[in-house]
Amino acid sequence: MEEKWWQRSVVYQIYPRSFQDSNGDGIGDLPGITSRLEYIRELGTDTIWLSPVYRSPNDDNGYDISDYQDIMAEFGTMADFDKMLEKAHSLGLKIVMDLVVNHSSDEHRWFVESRSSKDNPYRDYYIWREGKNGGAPNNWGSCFGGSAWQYDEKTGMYYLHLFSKKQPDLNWDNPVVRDEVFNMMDWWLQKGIDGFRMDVISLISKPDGFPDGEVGPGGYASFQLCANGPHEHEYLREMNRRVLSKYDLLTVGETAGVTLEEAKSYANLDGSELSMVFQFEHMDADFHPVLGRYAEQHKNLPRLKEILSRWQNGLEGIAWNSLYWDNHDQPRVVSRYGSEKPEYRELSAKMLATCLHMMQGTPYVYQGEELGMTNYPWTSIDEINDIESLGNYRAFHEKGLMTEAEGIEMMRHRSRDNARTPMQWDDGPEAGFTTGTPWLPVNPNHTVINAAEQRKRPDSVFHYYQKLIALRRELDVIVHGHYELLEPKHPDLFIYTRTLGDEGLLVICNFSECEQAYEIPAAYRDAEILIANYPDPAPAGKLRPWETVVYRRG
Ligand code: TEU
Ligand code: CA
Repeated sequence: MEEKWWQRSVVYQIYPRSFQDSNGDGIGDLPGITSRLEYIRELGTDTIWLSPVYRSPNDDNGYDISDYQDIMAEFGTMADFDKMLEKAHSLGLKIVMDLVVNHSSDEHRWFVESRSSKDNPYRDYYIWREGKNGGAPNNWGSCFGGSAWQYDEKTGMYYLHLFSKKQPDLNWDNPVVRDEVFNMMDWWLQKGIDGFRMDVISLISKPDGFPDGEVGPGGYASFQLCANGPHEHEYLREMNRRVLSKYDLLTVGETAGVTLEEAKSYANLDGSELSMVFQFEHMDADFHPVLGRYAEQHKNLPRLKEILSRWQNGLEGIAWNSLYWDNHDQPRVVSRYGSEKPEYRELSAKMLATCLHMMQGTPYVYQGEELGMTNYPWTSIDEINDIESLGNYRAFHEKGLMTEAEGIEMMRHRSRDNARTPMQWDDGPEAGFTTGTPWLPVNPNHTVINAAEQRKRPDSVFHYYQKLIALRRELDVIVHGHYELLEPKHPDLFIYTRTLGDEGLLVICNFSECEQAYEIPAAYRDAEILIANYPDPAPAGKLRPWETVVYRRG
């Protein structure tokens, strides 16, 4: 099969609200992004995934869309978008938009009509059900805590919202909804965008009969029981046939609850559905058995290795992997799996980057990850903006499962706001993000961790990412090589090989701040060092704290 452009791409994710403010209102915007496109090009990434910029009341910071074909007022105008798109293309950067069509905002005109009466033509654009036994139609819970059903006085019925109550789920079983979505997608593609990241696209086909599910610690059944529903692939194949197949796109499904088997359909190399998917198994590897993501778990490297290796080997030759540690929903990987200690932070950031970027699949770099940005030192629940963190904290706190102190500790490790503090451009006021008051506080460590300083320093995390990205462009063994995990049981070492014909890579990653003993396999003893995070070669038989080395033979 001939190589697709996105199989050698490295994607840069922008969360517009926190990337660059251009008018001093403390909120990132489109002109701000346009002013930073050269930086993204300099890093070497060739595609941008733009989190939503559509009109929105910002109940979930843009993932609640009230007009799919207009721009959010705080971010600018459609003219600003067109300028950004044109400049991006002139720099050789592609733009992939965030498509949020499992749900809309409750302020979308479709929903305003739908909720107005039972016989309104838009009624069946959404999912309405009669209550049961004086309560909700079933025991499904929202991702943000509480029930997934909201009672609506006007017509005395409940509507489904797997996320916030201001994000009513669209009814994908209604062919008119699919027509509306496909027409809107085509409108954006006609403007020249280069693909879509599809928000919770695995949830669009709800289970037949809307059965109750197993109740979790929050008192409801997980929204993920809607994943991979009965018509999921039928709808995606229809989308592909009617829209996607007419263009040369990167499409990535954010597929909560996806399994390896399901991914073979979603991301099939035959081009029948999407280019690739974001899976979450590796993101759940450190979850607490009761509180899930909402408690700090201990690192379990063998489990993380098993998951990532299963996806590397399971999709080989059948479907395409995405590769990510960070995004706008995840805590910063340096704080999660690396070290914030000054002497180790950059070493661990480079090690984590190497571990991911030497794998098979398309890597995603989230804004600030290329600098080794870290979580924020929250001190109070009141500082938190994220609707998901707050909703789940309140649900657990009310059930006596989490004290306020535990809540703050949880926020420090887990809140999505850790990824949403402003991009750290320089060591000046507000890290150069805004001349005003930022909507979320800038991490005080921007005086040490910022783009301006790292662009000038050859051994910075920024320049290390540049090298990794350039290697992917250059070496077929990184793009297409066979993956094999070594030392599966080792608690601190993540070691694997990639082989393609006579060429091979040995990727060694020490996920600890301890010195580790490790003997290089004979096949790589005389191999050259392709990239490493220490300036000098590793001492024979040893690995230093957070050390990573990639050996290349053939
Ligand atoms: O996230 C959907 C999703 O799967 C969430 O459960 C996500 O994994 C969780 O936030 C991680 O803690 C998408 C968007 O990425 C997220 O920002 C939105 O809040 C959500 O959908 C609703 O649109
Ligand atoms: Ca602004």
